[in-house]
Amino acid sequence: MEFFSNIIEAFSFPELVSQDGGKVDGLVIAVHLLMLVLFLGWITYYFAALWKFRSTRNPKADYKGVKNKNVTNSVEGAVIVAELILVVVATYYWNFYVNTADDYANVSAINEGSEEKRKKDLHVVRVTAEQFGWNAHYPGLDGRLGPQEKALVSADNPFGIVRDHVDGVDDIDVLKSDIIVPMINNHRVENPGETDLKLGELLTSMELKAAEAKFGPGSFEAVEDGTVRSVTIDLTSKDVIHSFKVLPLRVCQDAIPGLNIPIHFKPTKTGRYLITCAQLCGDGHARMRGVIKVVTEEEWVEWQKSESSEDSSSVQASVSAADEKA
Ligand SMILES: [Cu+2]
Repeated sequence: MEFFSNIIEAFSFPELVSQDGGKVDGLVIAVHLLMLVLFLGWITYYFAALWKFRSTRNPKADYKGVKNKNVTNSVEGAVIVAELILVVVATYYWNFYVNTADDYANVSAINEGSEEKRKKDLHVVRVTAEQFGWNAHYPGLDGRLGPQEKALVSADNPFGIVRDHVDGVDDIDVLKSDIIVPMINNHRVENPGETDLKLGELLTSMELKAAEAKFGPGSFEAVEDGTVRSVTIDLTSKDVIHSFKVLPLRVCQDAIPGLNIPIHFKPTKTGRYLITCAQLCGDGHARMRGVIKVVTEEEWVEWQKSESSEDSSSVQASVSAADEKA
């Protein structure tokens, strides 16, 4: 029995710790079911053809074959229809369904957006891949990533962050160590009472506590919404193409030098999860592992506070020294 349970385990999905990751699993199942239908169709056709054109029934081969073009025409027609659906429908929905700035913390939207927008979309981490590790650049408590300047890149400042810019002053950079992201549960305001909260407004745990402290307990009603705030990883690479893959989060995206690609997910469980590089990137590719650490909102804010106040160059020095030893 253990043998069978091991087989079932080997074929089942890895642990899921992201709110929308189930949709990815659903897609994987749907593709496999489609493949099963195709397989059964073609295997039936194959055996029917073997039976129908067997040599005892057809002692002499038919060298002329099929003369009309019905089959090729219908295949070409199907290809044209499929391509039209892909280009017109899929592109349309990708643009309006996936790329909605409300759904993820769009870096440029934060930098150009209103104060309200900035407040809601703070959870961005810029991840820079390099041979062979993962580096993180956090916006700090102001939630805004400082600008980067090529001329400033040095051993002390590997991302060339403009430290004397108002957004860059509290930025945190951590080289080749755990990438930390927050799990932030939403609380929906059901009854704002006499407070200045809005009906249906989503509060984080800390915002809820702050509101309770401000207005007094029982002055409004808020319930656990069951949804989680989106975390954005703004992904790029320093040298060659890498790929950021975290199975429990159901996330996999190429990191391409010169491009910033935002990916977003909603972590539902704290813990440490393995990052692997899913793109052959050089002789150290196999050991290009990292860790993404999902922490609670309180731990996230505490961590940012302690890192922002610390001298960031000493953090880097200790991290890179530890890296050299390893
Ligand atoms: Cu790599």
